[in-house]
Amino acid sequence: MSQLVEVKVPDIGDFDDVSVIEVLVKEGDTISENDSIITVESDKASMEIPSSASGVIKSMRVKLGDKVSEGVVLLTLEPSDEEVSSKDTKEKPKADAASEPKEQTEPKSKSSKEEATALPPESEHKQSSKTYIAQSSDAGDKVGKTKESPTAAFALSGKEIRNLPHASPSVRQFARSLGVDLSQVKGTGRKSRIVLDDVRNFVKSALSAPGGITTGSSTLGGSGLSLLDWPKVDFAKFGEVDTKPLSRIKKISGANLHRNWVMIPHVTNNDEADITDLEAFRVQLNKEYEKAGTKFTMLAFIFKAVVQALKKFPEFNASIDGENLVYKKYYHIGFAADTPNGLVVPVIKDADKKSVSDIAKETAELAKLARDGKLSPTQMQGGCFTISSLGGIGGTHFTPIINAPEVAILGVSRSYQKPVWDGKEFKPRLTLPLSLSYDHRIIDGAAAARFNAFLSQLLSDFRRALI
Ligand code: CAO
Repeated sequence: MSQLVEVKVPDIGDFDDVSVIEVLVKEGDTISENDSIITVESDKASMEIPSSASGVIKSMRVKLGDKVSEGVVLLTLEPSDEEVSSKDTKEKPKADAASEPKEQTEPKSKSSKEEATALPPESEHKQSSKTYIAQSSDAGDKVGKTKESPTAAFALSGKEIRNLPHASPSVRQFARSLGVDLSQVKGTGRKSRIVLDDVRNFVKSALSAPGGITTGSSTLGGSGLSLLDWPKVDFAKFGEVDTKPLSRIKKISGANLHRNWVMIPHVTNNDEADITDLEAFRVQLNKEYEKAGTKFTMLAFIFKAVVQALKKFPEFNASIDGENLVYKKYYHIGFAADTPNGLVVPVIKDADKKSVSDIAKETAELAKLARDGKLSPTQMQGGCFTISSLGGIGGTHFTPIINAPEVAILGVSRSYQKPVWDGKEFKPRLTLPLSLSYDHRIIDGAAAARFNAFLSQLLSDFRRALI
């Protein structure tokens, strides 16, 4: 066995005591001279430190998070035969011509040097015609010992240039903060460099992937929850099946619902409203206005009640924005519409300024557009609060999922006749189930109970809206 070679951190200019942010090799790997070993990062820049020798890594001496400076041993190598014989051939002339010791650490070929210096962004590139090469203990003198530019590129082999992620320190830092392994991100910048948008897009697609994406030691998607893989079952083994692709709406709404369900601590408050009188009033109005073609729907009354409740409880008409809560002074109310292709949420803008009949008309129009797949994006934007009414279909109560960045959603189920004791006898009362899901980070349980109770009182007696 040939003698082990220590590979150390070379002179890296002003970089001192810098953090190891990536370890690119492991024990047992066969590496070539100039292959990158680690990436270090200071508060200003990051750089990859390549090996100055080829061979098999026998021991790693650094790990992620270590601080390194010039001279620190990174690993020990058992030099490859090629290396030993090339050393022999190099050393021979060295012995004969000791005046040329620096030859040994020059990049192997002109082309690899050219590729390496073409990699950094413009600013680095301009000053990067010099290279730093990691030095093995027996490697002789360093070359490219230029201190002007600690961000200068290293000479990498063509293989490594293709395989290693290249990104600026800010992009690396951003990726690390999200737990993204840059080796899985496709760079779209110059020379395949990874830019901020590449990391963002990677995270977006990870969040919409059914089982998320495992990147490095973490799992993206499901907000970093380490979940079991989605079960893979050959359903056809158990009976006849028909496989159809998910609709575009289902893919989009599914990804949104998944994120909202996982990221928002939901609690649902259930209540009921006695809508006996309101329903009688609605039926009477519909009769009166039949000739005019005006319709009064229960949903439209619920819109008006919700606006009143939002005015009374402004934290329900708010959104989280980082460390702030944004209170909205407008009342744009969305409603879930069931369409053949999936769920969409059109928004009635300025519901506070519209009459019950206007709202009824607009919900019908928007629901039709939704079902015909003709809603424009602007008709689905700007919502403050959502109503999901399953009243026309059925159910008693349910748990609607909050439509982020909103903080609450009202689920309405089918009204039913409930026997209510009036002190003398049981009387049938038309009762509307109300399920209010709220973001518990923003809304306390008591506030939610008050909001829902207020809604219930309003729907039971709309005169309260005047108070
Ligand atoms: N209880 C009993 N009956 C109700 C009711 C309620 N809460 N709400 C509506 N109805 C009745 C209506 O009065 C209407 O009866 P008539 O035909 O006799 O007039 C009938 O049910 C059909 O109503 P509708 O559903 O067509 O109209 P709507 O205004 O109530 O709702 C819309 C419109 C777009 C909200 C609804 O059609 C829809 O798509 N709902 C599904 C929403 C959904 O999928 N939510 C789940 C999302 S997951 O959170």
